[in-house]
Amino acid sequence: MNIDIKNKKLSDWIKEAADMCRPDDIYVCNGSAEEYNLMIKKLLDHGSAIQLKKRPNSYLFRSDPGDVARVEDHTYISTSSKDEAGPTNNWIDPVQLKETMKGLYNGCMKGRTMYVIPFSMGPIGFPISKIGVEITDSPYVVINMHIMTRVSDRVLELLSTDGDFIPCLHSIGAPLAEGQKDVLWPCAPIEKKYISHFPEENLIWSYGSGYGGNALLGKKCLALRIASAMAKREGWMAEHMLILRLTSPEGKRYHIAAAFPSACGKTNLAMMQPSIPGWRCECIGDDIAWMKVGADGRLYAINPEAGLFGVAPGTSYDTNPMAMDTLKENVIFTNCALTDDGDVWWEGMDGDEPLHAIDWKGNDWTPESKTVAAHPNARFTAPASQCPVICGDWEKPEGVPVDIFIFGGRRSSVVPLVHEAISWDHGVFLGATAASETTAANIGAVGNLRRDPFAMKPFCGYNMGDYFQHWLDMGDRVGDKAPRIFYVNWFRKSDDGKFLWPGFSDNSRVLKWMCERVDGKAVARESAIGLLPKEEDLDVQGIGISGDDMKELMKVDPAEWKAEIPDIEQHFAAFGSRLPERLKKQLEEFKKRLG
Ligand code: SAT
Ligand code: MN
Repeated sequence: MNIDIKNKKLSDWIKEAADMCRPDDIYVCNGSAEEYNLMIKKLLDHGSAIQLKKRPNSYLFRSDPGDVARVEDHTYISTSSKDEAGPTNNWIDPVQLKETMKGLYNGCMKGRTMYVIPFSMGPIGFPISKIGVEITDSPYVVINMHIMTRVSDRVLELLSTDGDFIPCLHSIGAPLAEGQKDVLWPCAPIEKKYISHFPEENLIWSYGSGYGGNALLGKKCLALRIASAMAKREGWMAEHMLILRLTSPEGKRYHIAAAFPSACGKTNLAMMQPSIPGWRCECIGDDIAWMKVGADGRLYAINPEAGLFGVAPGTSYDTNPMAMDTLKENVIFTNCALTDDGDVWWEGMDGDEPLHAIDWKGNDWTPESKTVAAHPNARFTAPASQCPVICGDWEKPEGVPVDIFIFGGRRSSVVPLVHEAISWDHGVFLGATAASETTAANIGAVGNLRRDPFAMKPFCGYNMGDYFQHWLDMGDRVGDKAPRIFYVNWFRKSDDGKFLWPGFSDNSRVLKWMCERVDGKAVARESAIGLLPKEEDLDVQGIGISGDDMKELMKVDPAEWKAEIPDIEQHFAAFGSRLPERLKKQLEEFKKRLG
């Protein structure tokens, strides 16, 4: 081991992990540029990193074809009773799960180096931040953690001899026998993948996958699943939300936090450039928000991450120019295609398709190929600080005061472009019943409608019924200082299957209406599902959307909504006595309004 660890809990844990996993050696990370370069050299020598000629300090990786996304079916919230994990989580008894996983961890790092990564979620050394230490046998994980979190020897200094941290144990689950040649993306087969959380002891054990959300344990595992459980106990919030600042032509600032499921456009909205003159948007975060009640009684949000782990396909100068400009250098690409001139490419990128490329599986690809060149869940890992519209306050430990919450998802029908909650409780009802078509961000079917409450179905570290109650309690605490709640759907389609709304920079028109609602400038009209903009209040000038399409986009068909009720009832019934009474009441009132 390269350094002496002073923290007793950490040195004991490293010893315990090493005794179990039996790596060839141990290396404690410090987060420096030299260390990053050392890892890159190792990955280049190994053959798994491909240096990109066209982008300085940028590399492409191709994963195993079976290790391309999160594995929700193999993700566990292991609490002492199944009821604590609730109906939306997979559960295995902690004693049994640890037994199974110890069996897998036994000798799993043979032939490899064990890296110890001290990191902070949130700016280092502030009360809102949390310290984690990830143990991993993957240098690819080390470089990604360098970008996505704050890896530093200052974290070890802060831990001192007795400071506390969240232990995050990770192995790709691919030990090497003496003389065995390594593969390019080592990982375990699907049936041996376990992404396990023990929220009662703030502990994470991940085995068998090298992919983003399964392996970069600061992100979904710590900053959402473990943090949500801590937040419930401690009276704050950990949410699957982007954070942005919108500034009006008059210079008034609005902070918006929006929860959409994975691969539903959080990164695009977070750095959207308004198409309405005079309005400005700055990005604070694109995936996770931690929120606390400030001294003035308002909710303040920080982005605990340091990087962006975004979906590449579909990203272009057309859809997200600020992301494109973020990706010019110092980027890790995973499962994108490689062009002949040494750049990455993906479906939906600007310009012509390349005449020839190497696809994400390493095979020749041409426009005639029947398969995609980049995997639909191909990703970029980039420092958030490189985003041209990163907000000057993005690392402010006090956070920014939230004015507006947005929920939503992908719905090709039924749900209008925007509606507003009638009250906080109604807003919680909208969040609790949010539904979206599934995406490639998880291994499994794509396009199936499922309830994804608050976009937290895969990320809530405790019983979701209690999580609903936590939202109600937080609303009670902030009272009339609570953010206003809206629900959006950018994805409604016409009968002939075309998107009705242009989206992207034109989403600013919807955000502008929300700001006008906050300021009491726009009067809404009532409907059974909530408050809708008056036709003339939604500024759609110059975008060429027809009156008929606009009507279709804003249509609220009571019959279609009535048809949703049995599914909502079934969704709610799963929570049994944990479903808050106030949400039952909301459902009854909704039914009454539908008539
Ligand atoms: O792979 S991640 O879980 O980090 C991204 C996502 O699915 O939201
Ligand atoms: Mn996400």
